[in-house]
Amino acid sequence: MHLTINLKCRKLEIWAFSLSSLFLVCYILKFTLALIILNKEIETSRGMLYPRESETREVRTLDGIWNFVRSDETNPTQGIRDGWFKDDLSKSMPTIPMPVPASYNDITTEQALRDHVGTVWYDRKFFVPRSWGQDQRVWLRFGSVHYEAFVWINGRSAVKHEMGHLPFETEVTHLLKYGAENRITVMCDNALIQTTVPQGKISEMANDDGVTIIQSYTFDFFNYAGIHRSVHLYTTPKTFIEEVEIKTNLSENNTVGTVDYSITVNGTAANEAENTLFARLQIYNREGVQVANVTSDSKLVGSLQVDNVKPWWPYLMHSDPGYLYELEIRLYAAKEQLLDVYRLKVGIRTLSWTNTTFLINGKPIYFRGFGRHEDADVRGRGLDNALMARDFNLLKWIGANAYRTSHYPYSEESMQFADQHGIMIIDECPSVDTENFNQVLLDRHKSSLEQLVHRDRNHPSVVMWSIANEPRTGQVNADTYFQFVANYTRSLDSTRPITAAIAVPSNDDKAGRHLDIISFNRYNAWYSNTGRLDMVTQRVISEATGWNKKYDKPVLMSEYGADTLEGLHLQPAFVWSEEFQTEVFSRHFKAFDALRRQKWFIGEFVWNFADFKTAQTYTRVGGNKKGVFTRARQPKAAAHLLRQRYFALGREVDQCNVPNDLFTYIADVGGSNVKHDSTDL
Ligand code: GCB
Repeated sequence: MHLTINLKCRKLEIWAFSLSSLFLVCYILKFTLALIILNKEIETSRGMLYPRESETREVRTLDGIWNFVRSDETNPTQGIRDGWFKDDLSKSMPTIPMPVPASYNDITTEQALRDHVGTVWYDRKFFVPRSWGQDQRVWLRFGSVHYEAFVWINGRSAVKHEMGHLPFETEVTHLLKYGAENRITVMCDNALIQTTVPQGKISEMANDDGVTIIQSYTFDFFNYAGIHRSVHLYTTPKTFIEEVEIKTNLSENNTVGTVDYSITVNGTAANEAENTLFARLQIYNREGVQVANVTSDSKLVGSLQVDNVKPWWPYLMHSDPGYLYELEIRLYAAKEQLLDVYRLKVGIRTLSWTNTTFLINGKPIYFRGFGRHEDADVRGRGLDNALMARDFNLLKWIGANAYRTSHYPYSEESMQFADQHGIMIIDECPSVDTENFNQVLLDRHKSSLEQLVHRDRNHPSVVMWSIANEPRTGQVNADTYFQFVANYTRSLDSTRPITAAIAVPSNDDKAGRHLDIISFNRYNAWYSNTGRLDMVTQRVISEATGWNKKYDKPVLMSEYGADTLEGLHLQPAFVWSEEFQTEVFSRHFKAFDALRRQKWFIGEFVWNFADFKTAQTYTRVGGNKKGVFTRARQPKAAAHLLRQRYFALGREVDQCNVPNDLFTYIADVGGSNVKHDSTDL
């Protein structure tokens, strides 16, 4: 019943927003006032620790091949009405096998599934051991389902979640059959409307067979959908560690580290006899030697001190980057009764920023990185460990120290990789091209940030929150809207600066004053003055300077680049050729070097790390080709140039060593112009 109402609401929303533009105009006029009156705190997420095994916890995955049904686009609620979740899906409709995790779009050869709009269904059976039914609790956790998920266990409603790319979980202890077979059913809805994050539009159009439903959106990446990340079942004791929040600090000379912790417990013992609970926390170094320990009082809040600390440093900023300690938390009830054990990795570092500089452990950061996508052939946005490992190897090969999770939160597994490898993350929520600001949208936008900060706040690799990509910040209401979004994010985490990747001209922008760091996207010689390599350098310098003049804050360039068809060579450089991408980069490097002398310019991010799939349009040949790597993760010509630059910067700014194979031997003629050895940088 609840689900049916919800679905109807979605449809009503769709209709409401396509009703009339007059309505919209009136709505926008009243918007600022309404925001001020209505702006309220949103419901916050709970729990969400990454599932880990321990002495007191078991974890199993439900990944694998599920059964799958695509609903009729014109009848998206049929499965709910007909109760497809009450029995095996195959009893209601013919099913096909579908891998989890993966996007469903590119798995079959059917255009109807690739471009499907609306609901799809998954189900599978799984066994729950008898032992899980005794004296413990069982939780069901999804890493991400895009965009909206409705879940049933054995035909009974378990959880509903809206927002792609973010985890959700629920207790299923009471829904499971122990020592027996169980069924999980998931309905996933990919429809994007004006109040989803990101926004989209649904409309009806005549086609040769009558009428069809069209999903449109203004961003270019393909709206992949499905169960994108792992599905876990895990157990906890009855009273367990539900949340852990960590904040780290360093003494002035970086020799002593502090780890402030705050633990939240869920369970009856916590409610009934709060004062009897306490925790023992221990920190172990990489060699497994204990370097700090403390016993908490019943508030479960406190601090540990690590002497001779090894701070967490970004890749190439230190000879031992990504140093992680292990924090072990043991929760006890009175009389030393061990209740729960949870372990998590901790990197000890500080962040600070001024109106010119962003510092990690007291050292200024110069970012050299990428905008990326979670995107691959066949599996779409589905988690793929092989691809993730390859991507981190490429990042390190090319000498990057950072990337932005454009344009949505990336997998928790990749965040753990970034911690380990010392890659800094600008962590972006799923708000892209945000416009038509309204209260429902604001609430969902804030919710996406709440879920993101909650999920990622303990990762040392996360150094900045990005609250939007290319929002329409020239619109009148953008000022109030982003004031609320930025302040809300700050209230969730004041230890990291806030940015947004902005593409409107600095003169028009109304949101930058609410940010700590200004990021701007611009495609000189591509979208503006196409092909004009002589119109890049000065324009980049003057735009960056304009942003700094207007807001007096650090500035970075978060996107620049050119579509490049691998293997297309044209001399002199011509759009789409490898030569052109190389030249576009080089003209930007010149601008960046001039800007670096200004001190407030703090980083350069190429768009994009790799080629990726887009919706069909005449501006894209098989997808967005601005990758420095192909979609199969092989370097284009410009990758080699970028590698030389990133390592040159690393050497100049962070005194890093450069790899021996950075330059190919040319000639033993000496002279400063011939670069034939890495030391000639
Ligand atoms: C942008 C967007 C990014 C696009 C890129 C492009 O400004 O932020 O999502 O993919 O341009 O290549 O058009």
